[in-house]
Formats: sequence, C-alpha cells, structure tokens
Amino acid sequence: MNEHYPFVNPPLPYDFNSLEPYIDTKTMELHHDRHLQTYVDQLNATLAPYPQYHFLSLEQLLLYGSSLPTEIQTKVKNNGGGVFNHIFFFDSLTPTGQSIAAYPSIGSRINEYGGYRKFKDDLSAAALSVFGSGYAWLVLDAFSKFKIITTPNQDTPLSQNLYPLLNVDVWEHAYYLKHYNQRAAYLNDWFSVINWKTVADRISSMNNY
Ligand code: MN3
Repeated sequence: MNEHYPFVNPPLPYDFNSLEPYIDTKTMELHHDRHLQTYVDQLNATLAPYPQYHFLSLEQLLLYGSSLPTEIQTKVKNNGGGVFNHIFFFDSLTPTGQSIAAYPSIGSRINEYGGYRKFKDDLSAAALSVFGSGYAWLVLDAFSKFKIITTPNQDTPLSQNLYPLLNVDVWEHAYYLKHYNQRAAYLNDWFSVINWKTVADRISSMNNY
C-alpha cells in the first residue's frame, strides 16, 4: 500500500464467492465494490485540490495527518483510514484453510500470549466490545509481542506506535446480510477464513525494518 494519489481500489485477491459459507458473496461484493470504492473516491476527491500532498503514501497521510490543512484533516483520517483498514481486512482473508502450526512466528507468540483459546476469546471479546462501528486488531507492541486492541470508526493503529497484523471489520455492513445482528456468529465464521500466511508475512516485514 505504498502508492500515492490517485489511490485505487485493488481487486480482491480471491473471488467474491470464495469465502462461502463463512462470509457470503453479496456481502463481499458490496463491501469491496461499494464501501471500499466510496472511501477511495472520497479520499481522492479530498486530495484533488492539494497537489502538494499527492506524493504522500496512504500511511504517511494517516501518520502525519495533523500536518495537513485543518479543512481536510477529518476527511483524510476517515476516508484514508477507510481505505487502509479495508484493504488490510480483505488481504487478511483467504478461502484456503490454514493452520497456525505452519507459522512458528505466530505459534510462539500465541503460546506467549496464553494459548490459542485465550487468544481467540480475547480477540472475540474485543470485537464484541466495539460499540457502534469499528475494528478489533491484533498488533505487535514495542516489544514485538501480540496485543489486542480496538479502534472506533475508521481510525487505524498506525499513530499509536503499534504494528498491525490482523483486523476484523465489525461495522454492520461487514456481516448484516448473512448474520443479521449476530456479531458473535460472524466473528466465529471469520476465524475460519483468516489468512495466517499474510499475518506471518507481516511479522517478517516488521523484523526487516
Ligand atoms: Mn467495512
């Protein structure tokens, strides 16, 4: 995601229907083609009159948003965050069942955290605790240990000195068509389609910093 203005909506790395039965086709279509597309369009429209910022990457716009003109700070935060969070979320999913055991960098940290059961319970509880719209995240803290946090709306963990590894979108548009108001059922299904290889790759990228 090191691209700059004009930002584009990358195609999903899998088919809309490929996360069935855990996440339904229509939800994936609307979520990618309409929700994410709207954030991309609005971010570009916000930045269009400001060519002096067109060289900034998405991460830079989010990290240094407080240096932007005040009249676009909120729009960049909300729409840039919407672009970052959604691409990150879609990239974190896969139709191919995966075992954490294949990735020692994840397994060792989960053991350190207290085991998979505690990890899953805590991440679910965090995601359930989001009031209204937002995300739950697995991040690496400054000591390279797993930490679970939540963010409201389209806020990102980038400005908190935390390195994001995995997020789950708990805005109702992420699950309402299939799971109605049952966020817990959606979360349970979401655990079945997590792309642990992507998480392991993100840990490796962090270690290469
Ligand atoms: Mn969403």
